[in-house]
Amino acid sequence: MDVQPSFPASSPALSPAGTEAASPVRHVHGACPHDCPDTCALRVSVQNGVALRVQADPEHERTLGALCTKVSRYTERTYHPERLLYPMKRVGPKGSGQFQRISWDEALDTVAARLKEIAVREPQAILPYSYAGTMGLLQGEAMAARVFHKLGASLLERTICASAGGAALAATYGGKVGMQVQFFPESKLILIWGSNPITSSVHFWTLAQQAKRAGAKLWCIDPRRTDSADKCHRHLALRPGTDGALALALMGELIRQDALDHDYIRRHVSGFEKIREQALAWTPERAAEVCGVEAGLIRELAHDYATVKPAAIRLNYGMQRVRGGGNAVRLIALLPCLTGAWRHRAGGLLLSASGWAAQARNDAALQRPDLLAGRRPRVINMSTIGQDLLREASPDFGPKVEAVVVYNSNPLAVAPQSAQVAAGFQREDLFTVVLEQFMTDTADHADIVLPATTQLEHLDVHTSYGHTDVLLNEPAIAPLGEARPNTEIFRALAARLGFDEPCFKDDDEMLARMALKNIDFDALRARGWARLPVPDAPFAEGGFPTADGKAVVDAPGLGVPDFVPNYESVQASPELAARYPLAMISPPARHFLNSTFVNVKSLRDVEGEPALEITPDDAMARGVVDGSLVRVFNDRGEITLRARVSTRARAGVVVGLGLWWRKLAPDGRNVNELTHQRLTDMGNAPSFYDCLVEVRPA
Ligand SMILES: Nc1nc2c(c(=O)[nH]1)N[C@H]1C(S)=C(S)[C@@H](COP(=O)(O)OP(=O)(O)OC[C@H]3O[C@@H](n4cnc5c(=O)[nH]c(N)nc54)[C@H](O)[C@@H]3O)O[C@H]1N2
Ligand SMILES: Nc1nc2c(c(=O)[nH]1)N[C@H]1C(S)=C(S)[C@@H](COP(=O)(O)OP(=O)(O)OC[C@H]3O[C@@H](n4cnc5c(=O)[nH]c(N)nc54)[C@H](O)[C@@H]3O)O[C@H]1N2
Ligand code: SF4
Ligand SMILES: [Mo]
Repeated sequence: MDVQPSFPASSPALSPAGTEAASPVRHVHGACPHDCPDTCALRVSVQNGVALRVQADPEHERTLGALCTKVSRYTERTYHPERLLYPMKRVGPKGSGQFQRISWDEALDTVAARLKEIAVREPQAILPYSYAGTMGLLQGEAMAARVFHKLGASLLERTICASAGGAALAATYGGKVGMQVQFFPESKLILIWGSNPITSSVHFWTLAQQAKRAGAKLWCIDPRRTDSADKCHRHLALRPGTDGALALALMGELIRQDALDHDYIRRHVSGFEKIREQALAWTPERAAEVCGVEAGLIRELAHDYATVKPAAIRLNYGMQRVRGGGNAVRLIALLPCLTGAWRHRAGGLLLSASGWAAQARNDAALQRPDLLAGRRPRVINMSTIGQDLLREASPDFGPKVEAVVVYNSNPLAVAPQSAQVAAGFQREDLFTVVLEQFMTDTADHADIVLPATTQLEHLDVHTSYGHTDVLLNEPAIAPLGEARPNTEIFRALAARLGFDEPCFKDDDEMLARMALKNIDFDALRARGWARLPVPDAPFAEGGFPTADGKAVVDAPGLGVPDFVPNYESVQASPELAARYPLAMISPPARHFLNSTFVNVKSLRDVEGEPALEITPDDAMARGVVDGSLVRVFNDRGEITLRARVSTRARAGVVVGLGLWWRKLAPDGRNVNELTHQRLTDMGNAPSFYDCLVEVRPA
C-alpha cells in the first residue's frame, strides 16, 4: 500500500476560517527556522486555530519588513496535503515508499525495543543523523542530544555545510566572528565573495543595494554569473576552488603598493612576516593563470581594495566547499587585517556571526553531554555517511552501524556521493527511524516514520549566523494530525527507554527558558526578539578572541595558509581532468532551501526541472543544444539534466543547481550522484564543488 497521508475531512484546522462566528485575528511571534543567515522574525496571523498568513514582523529591524518568497508561502508547507500526520511502519522494500499507519504506542515501542536491544550490546552501533532542517535550539539538539548521550550512541560530526570556513575563522580570528551586517550600507566597497545573496541571503542583498545607491562599488567573486553578479559593478568569474590564489595575489599587490596599515599589523596581527614572501610570489599574472581570469581584473580589484574605504567582504560558504576551502578562508580573512579595514564598523569581513551567539547559548544545559558519564563514543562524520553505513566492524572504525535515527535532515538528497548513501540506507539489516514533516527520499528508506510538527506548531528559540539578534518562536496553531515536536518525540522515547533522570521530563517551556544565558526570557517572549551586546566595530582596536588578541597568520598545527588546488583539477589530478574536463558546481536554487520546499509545487514550478548550465562553447564542442537532455557523468555515476546553454556558466564550468528530491527528478537522482566524500583541508567538510564531470547529449 502506498500511503499518501491526507487530512481528515473533518479537521477543523483545514476548513477555511470564517464560516462560523469568526474569532478576531491574533498575531503570534515567530522565527524563520531555516538554514539561512537572515533569521527573519515572523508575524503569524491566526484565526479560529488556523494560520492565515506568515509575514515579516514589522518591528524586527533585521527582517527589513519582508520575507523571501519561500517562507512567505510557509502556510503552504504547513497545510501541504502530503504532510506526514501519523506514525507509519514500512511494509514494502526499503526505498519503495510503501508504509502503513500505526499508533504512536506501536511506533515508540518498536523504536525503543530495537534501540534497547542494540544498546545493551553496543550503544555505538546507534547513530543520530541530523542537521539544520530547523535551526531551533529546542527542535534541534536538545532533548535529542540528551537521549543519544544517555544511550552512549556514536557522536555525529556536523560538517555538511560550514565547518571548513568555521575552522578557518577560528584559526585566524579565534572564533566565528565578524562584522555586523547592519553596517554594510555604510561601506564604500563590498566584495561579495562565494555568495549569491539574491538567492541565499536576500536581506543582506537589500543592505548591499543601499550601499550601492550611496555610491559603493560592488564586486562579485563567483564562477557563475549569478543574478547577484549581474547587479554588481564587477564580476570576477574565477575557476572553482582558486580563491586562495586570488587572495594571495591581492595580498601581494597590497604589499607591493604598500597599502598596508603598518600600525594595525604591528599591534593586532601575529606572524605577518611569515606570509610576506609567499604573497609576493603571487603576481596578478600568476593568479590569473590559475583562476582563469584577466590579470587586469585582479589588478583593478587589488587597487580598489587598497584605496576605497571602508571596505567590507561578505564571504559566504559557497567558496569553501572545495579541498582548499579552509586555507582560502584563512587567506581572505587576513586581508582586512592587513589594510586595517576593521578600524571602521563598515569595514572588515563577515562569513559567520554565530560566534557572537555562541557566547549567549547554553548548549550544555540543553544537550547535557554530562549524560555520557565519562564514556567517549566514536565520532562519525555526517559527510561520509555513504561510506560509513557500508563499513563492517573494524578496530579503527568500531562497530558496524546498526541503527540510524534521522531528524532535521535529508541525507539521501544532501549528502555527497548519493549512490553510496542510498546503498547504505537500503541495507536490510539497518534499522532506520526518520522524524519528518514529509515523505522525503530519506523517509522512504525508514523502518519507522515519525511525523514532526512544523515551525507554526511548536515552541523554539533561535540564534542567527548572519546577525546578532536572538528570536523566539511561539506555537501559532495546534499540531496537525498526530504530528509532534521533535522534543516531545524524544521525551516519549526516553520514557520508554526507562531513562528516569529528571531532565528527560523537561517540557519545551523549561527548555526554552534555559536555552540562552543572560537574556530576560519574558522580555524576549513579549517582543519576539532581543539584541545581543556586540560592539559596532568589534576589532577596531584588535581584541580578536585568540590567545593574545591578535589575528593569526601562522596557526599552531596548521602553519601559514597557502593555495591548495582542488582534488579534481588539472594541477592535482591531470589524468582525471583529461577524462572529465568540466568542473561542476551545485549551488542552491533560489526557490528551494537545500532540499526543503522541493515538494511545494508552486516553488518547484518556478524552478522548472533539474538543469545544467553550460557555456555556448562547451556545449557546441559536445554537440549539446539548449533545452536538450544531457548525460552528466564521472566515475561515481551519471545523471540526466536539461541543458541550459548560457553565459551564466563560465568556460570549463557547468552548474547543476541543487538540491532536487531524487524521486521528484525525472531520472530519480540529483547532483550528489556525482559528488565525492573526500574532505576539505580543515573542518572535515565535504567538497561538493570540487567535482569533475563530462557532458554528452542524452
Ligand atoms: N534560497 C536559498 N537560500 C539559501 C539556501 C538555499 O538552498 N536556497 N541555502 C542556505 C544555506 S544551507 C547556506 S549554507 C547559505 C549559504 O549559501 P552559499 O553556500 O554561500 O550559497 P550561495 O549564496 O548560493 O553562494 C554560493 C555561490 O558560490 C559560488 N561558488 C561555487 N564555487 C565557488 C568557488 O570555488 N569560489 C567562489 N568564489 N564561489 C564559488 C556559486 O556559484 C554560488 O553562486 O545559504 C542559505 N540560503
Ligand atoms: N551538491 C550539494 N550538496 C549540498 C549542498 C550544495 O550546495 N550542493 N549544500 C549543503 C549544505 S550548505 C547544507 S546546509 C546541507 C543541508 O542539508 P539538510 O540540513 O539535510 O537540509 P534539508 O535538505 O533542508 O533537509 C532538512 C529536512 O529537515 C526536515 N525538517 C525541517 N524541520 C523539521 C523539524 O522540526 N523536525 C523534523 N523532524 N524535521 C524537520 C525538512 O522537512 C527537511 O526534509 O546540504 C548540503 N548538500
Ligand atoms: S529563509 Fe531566510 S530570507 Fe527567507 S524568511 Fe527565512 S530567514 Fe528570512
Ligand atoms: Mo548550509
